[in-house]
Amino acid sequence: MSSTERMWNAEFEMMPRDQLQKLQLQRLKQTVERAYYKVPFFRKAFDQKGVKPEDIKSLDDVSKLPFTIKNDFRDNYPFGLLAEPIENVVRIHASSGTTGKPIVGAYNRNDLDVWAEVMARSITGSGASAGDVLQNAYGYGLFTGGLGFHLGGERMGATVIPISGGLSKRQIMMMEDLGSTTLCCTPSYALALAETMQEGQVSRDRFKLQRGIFGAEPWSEAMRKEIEERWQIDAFNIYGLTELIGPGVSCECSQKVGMHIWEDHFLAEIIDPVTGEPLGYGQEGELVFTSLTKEALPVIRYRTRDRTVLNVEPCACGRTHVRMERIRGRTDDMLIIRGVNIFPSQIESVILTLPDLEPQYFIVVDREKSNLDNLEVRVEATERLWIRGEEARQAIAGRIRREVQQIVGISIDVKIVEPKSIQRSEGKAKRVFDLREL
Ligand code: DLL
Repeated sequence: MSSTERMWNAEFEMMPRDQLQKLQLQRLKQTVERAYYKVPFFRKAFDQKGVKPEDIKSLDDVSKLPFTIKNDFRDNYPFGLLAEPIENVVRIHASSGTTGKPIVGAYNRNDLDVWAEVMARSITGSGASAGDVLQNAYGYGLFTGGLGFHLGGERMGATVIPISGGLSKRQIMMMEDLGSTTLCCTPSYALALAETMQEGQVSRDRFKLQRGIFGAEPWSEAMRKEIEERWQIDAFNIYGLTELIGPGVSCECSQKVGMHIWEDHFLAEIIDPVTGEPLGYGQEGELVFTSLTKEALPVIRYRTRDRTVLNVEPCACGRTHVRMERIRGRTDDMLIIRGVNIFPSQIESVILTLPDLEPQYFIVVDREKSNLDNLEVRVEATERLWIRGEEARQAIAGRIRREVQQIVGISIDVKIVEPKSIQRSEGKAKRVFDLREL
């Protein structure tokens, strides 16, 4: 362990792998029993595969279990996957589903405790400790970012500023006045805030900021460099998802070479996204998680659709937990716009229910000068709408904007284009043009 490495729970974070795997197996068996006996959905899925809880005798046996996918959450919305009566649930979070209903995460008291633990480890891994001031600019609300960081920050004794996202000038003022040392937000918002600082001609010397913990959307090494240079801080990557717990599934340490997955709580696998077969360490594939300690909502082999590589080589920081590389992409078409998950199908469903529009559209995603993501939908008008003129087109564009905002909660731009101007697809339609250089 490097002498400066901070850890929240060294006993677990540095647990020898054989011991860690024993603990994982014991917890896996408990989770599988819980899922099988308490959640009819899982029982049915297990029965269909002809697998019983007693068949889990080793960690490798996890591959005998059925997968869970995002739509299983939707189909069992809101509480069908709960392994406990709703009275035991003390917190609900949610994120976008593929269409219509959101994905619900539910926590009992123990689950919140686990979340606080993994978040405290994650934040500590970046070098922060009890004396630090955390400016938490992740969104508060149903999104897991705000309250997840809040919980972990308080657990480790940091001073948490629950400022939430937005109002950039105020963020900069508070950062200076309250002496924030640690910025928590999406990487794109970190860049937007840097620009606000520069535009306000506020000198960097007036800030105590030392580090940032950024995640909830894909970003690159180039972006890390940009953030680190503009802010003169260390930037760390953190990963997580609502279905599993929220942020804190994995996080980088001082070495910044991959995110340690907190394996005593989450069992990770990499699979071939096409065949579903398990792949080994070092091979790129889809990340799959089984929760090991969650009680209210245990998750069995959840297919994240995130592509990455796992690395089990020992890390110079001393932690024994496997590291995942940056997310390299997704196996589905989910977009993350300003930290919010959006599926093109959600936008499509709005377009298809409105009159006077052709089912021809595409989505352009770009990152503006201000470093914030921008999503524009271009939709083809029918002849009828086109001849009714600009005002009628504006009205329908406004409706699309409002309805999409209602469903996904973010503002988008809409442009109504001339009939027949969108190229017809001859195979798979390419509906999304992501111009961000991630
Ligand atoms: O984004 C949880 C979170 C909050 C993570 C704050 C980190 C910080 P969801 O809204 O359910 O949860 O979105 C989960 O976001 O499957 C990935 O595709 C993507 N994602 C999250 N973190 C990263 C990251 C939160 N560091 C989905 N790099 C995941 C790339 C990320 N993608």
